[in-house]
Amino acid sequence: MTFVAAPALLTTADAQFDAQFKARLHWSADTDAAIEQRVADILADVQQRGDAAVLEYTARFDGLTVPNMQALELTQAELMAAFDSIPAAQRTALESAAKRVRSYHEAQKKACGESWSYRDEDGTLLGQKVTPLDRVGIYVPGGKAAYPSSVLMNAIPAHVAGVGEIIMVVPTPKGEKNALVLAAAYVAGVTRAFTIGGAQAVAALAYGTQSIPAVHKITGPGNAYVAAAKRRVFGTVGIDMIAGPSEILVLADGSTPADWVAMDLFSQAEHDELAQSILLCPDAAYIAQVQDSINRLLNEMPRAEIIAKSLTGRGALIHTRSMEEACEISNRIAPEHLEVSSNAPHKWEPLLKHAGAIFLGAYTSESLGDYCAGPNHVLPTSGTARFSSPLGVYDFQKRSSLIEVSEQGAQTLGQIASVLAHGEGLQAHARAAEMRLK
Ligand code: HSO
Ligand code: ZN
Repeated sequence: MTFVAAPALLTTADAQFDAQFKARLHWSADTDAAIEQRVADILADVQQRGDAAVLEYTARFDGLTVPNMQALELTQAELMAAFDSIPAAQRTALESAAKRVRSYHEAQKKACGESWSYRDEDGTLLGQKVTPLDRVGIYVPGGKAAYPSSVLMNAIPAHVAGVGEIIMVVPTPKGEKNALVLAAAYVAGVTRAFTIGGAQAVAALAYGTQSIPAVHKITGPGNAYVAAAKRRVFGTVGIDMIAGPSEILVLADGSTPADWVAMDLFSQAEHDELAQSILLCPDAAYIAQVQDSINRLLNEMPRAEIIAKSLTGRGALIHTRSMEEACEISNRIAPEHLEVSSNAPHKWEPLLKHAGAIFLGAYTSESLGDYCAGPNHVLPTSGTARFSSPLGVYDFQKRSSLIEVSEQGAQTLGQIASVLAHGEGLQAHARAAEMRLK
């Protein structure tokens, strides 16, 4: 079987470009009413019946029948045994990746995750106290999208933030466990782990059951059922984001070997038929070279079929008038991953505003970021990089304002508050302020 990958060839100079751009690059976040209804039923059932409901759904959806919830909990000894069971090269790679991800998030915490305060001229103390969440849930998909790297990317920032308990859930269809996922949970310092998944796992984490403690926030990617469940429990608990299919946009000036760029486009396309890979480049001859590389390399790939479908269905090679215009279009797309494949990446970086992660220069393949560079690989997709950020330490912390008004401050503030309180017709507010006036 040979596959053909035919991404759309677009040119910004073409009068049709805007229409083509909308047709191909627009992402709709529509929800499926049938899924919504089923998920609502599962959530209500788990909220009411707890463990019994979770056990039933796990038997029905994962083909895993056990007598009680204890049988679905992975002990620390099992996580450690999984770590010991994997090849030494994988153990070392997991630990090296974890170390780098930890260092990065420690730096992030120092830069933007510490408490602060100041005193104003009246001696009043004002500040912000940063505290970690007490308990969080991490959803790890099972089956074809079981990524140990995602265990690290979710659990490590939580750990660095100082979260007290990290509860992981991971479906194990028919009871088949992924040793590398369990090993990653061990390396990342997960507190407890359960082999449950789907909307029932999200419900168990959000509401708590007899055996599973309720958490305060749920992070991690999942299928349409998990996404719908996360949307619905938001408010009862916090959630990180609703992740869509992976995306990569390569902005190329033609200086990187075309094969490298083709493989980087494949790297996100191989995740999912709905993944999106885009090349923006002002050099038409180079675009043709990348298409040649795609044609030559595609059928060497074990996941050629997925890559071909993704590139043909959602991919695009876009010829721009200039690098500047390529940067503008990249900002319009706001991709999850943005590679600046140029020998002058710092010339273009200041022009780039909207992207989940920006990879600078020919040596920075996006795949290094997926596993081990250090920054988080849980990133905003579907254009949400216009208003949201990578998963980080800050997602596992919250802030409380601190106010300590001095005797002097009570005089200044009391007069202002009294006037405004009377203006709002709230007498108790006004008097509370006035009683402290001398
Ligand atoms: N690129 C994915 C993360 C991942 N890649 C995990 C490989 N393993 C996020 O968009
Ligand atoms: Zn990836």
